[in-house]
Amino acid sequence: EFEEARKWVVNDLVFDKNVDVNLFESTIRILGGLLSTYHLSGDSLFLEKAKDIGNRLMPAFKTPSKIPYSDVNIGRGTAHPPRWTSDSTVAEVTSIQLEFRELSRLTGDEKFQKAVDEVMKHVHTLSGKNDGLVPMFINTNSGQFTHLGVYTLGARADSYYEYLLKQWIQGGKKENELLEDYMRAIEGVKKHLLQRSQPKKLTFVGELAHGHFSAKMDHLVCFLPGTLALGAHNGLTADHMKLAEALIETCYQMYAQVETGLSPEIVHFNLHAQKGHKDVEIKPADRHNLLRPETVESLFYMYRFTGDKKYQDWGWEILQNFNKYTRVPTGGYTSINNVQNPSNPEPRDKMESFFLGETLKYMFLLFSDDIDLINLDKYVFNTEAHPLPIWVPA
Ligand code: DMJ
Repeated sequence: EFEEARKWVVNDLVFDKNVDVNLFESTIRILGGLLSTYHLSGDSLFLEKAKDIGNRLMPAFKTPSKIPYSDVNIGRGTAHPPRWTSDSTVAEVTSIQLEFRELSRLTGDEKFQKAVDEVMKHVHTLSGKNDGLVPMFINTNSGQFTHLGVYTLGARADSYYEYLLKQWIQGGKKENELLEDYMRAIEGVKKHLLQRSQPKKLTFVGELAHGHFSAKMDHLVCFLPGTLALGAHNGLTADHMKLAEALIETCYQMYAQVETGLSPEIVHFNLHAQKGHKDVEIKPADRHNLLRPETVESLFYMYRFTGDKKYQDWGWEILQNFNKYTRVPTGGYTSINNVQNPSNPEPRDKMESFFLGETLKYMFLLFSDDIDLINLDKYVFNTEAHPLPIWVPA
């Protein structure tokens, strides 16, 4: 299968195309995937392709503030923000660093690393944060945060926090500003976003909008227990591990308390006990499941670091439910519209690439006891589950 895929890369993976792509998605999926494949196979073909796409994405950084635009035309070498705004998403501009830094290290060409390091340095000094928590948008002209006052660990901010820790690990734990920003942010989460639900007293991460707390949590936030556990494994405070243990239980309950045993895209937690109510409430617009990886990803980290078999059991349960409700008899899996209806979950006929790239890969790793199957002291996973080497392994 690998040889077949390699042939496709040789013959059909051509980037000289007049097409607009999203900088972040192309970096984490295509550039990250190629770099990772280069490391795992040693085949220079993949590095050549990585260089090609890396160069084609660089025009995104030609902005007045050097905060990249969201979209690049990889054939024409032009870049622009989305049609309706000159803002970029904070998570997007701060979650391309692992890949571009690695590309510089491998090619000896500093320009990739310089461009992404500059973004991090700029964001480090920026005002508008709330105890280390960042807003969701940043303007490509002024370089300032916009839509101030809204803080989430979910969509549009999530992987900012993940990449602070992972860049610090990638670079051999020397870049103190990254660690400072990460530690401050986790304190910010504890101070502003953590609450406990009723009746099970599950610890969850909500959102803050102009001083008002909302008990809303995206499934995307479930990357956090895994990231906290990874930090604790790398010598950060044991408190982070305690929080990881509480949060992964919550993420599991986001599956277990639902009729199909699959999590919706977004849940709201009950803050007050009411007879007959569970912790997790689901709004009609939020009851789809896109085969997302975050909970399984965190289960993998938790199992690797604790050896507690309950994490494997929870992952196995989730896999059975993916098989039951999302598997397509003629091949593949699909997103579904309604996790609350076991008799008709409403298949969408769409399988996101992260189901293969992340969800199944993390399942595979979760069910293995071999710590050398991607040793976490030698590799760091990018946010699309592509392992990249740690520059100075422990
Ligand atoms: C993936 O593309 C990445 O994990 C990203 O950081 C968040 N969204 C999807 C998976 O849910």
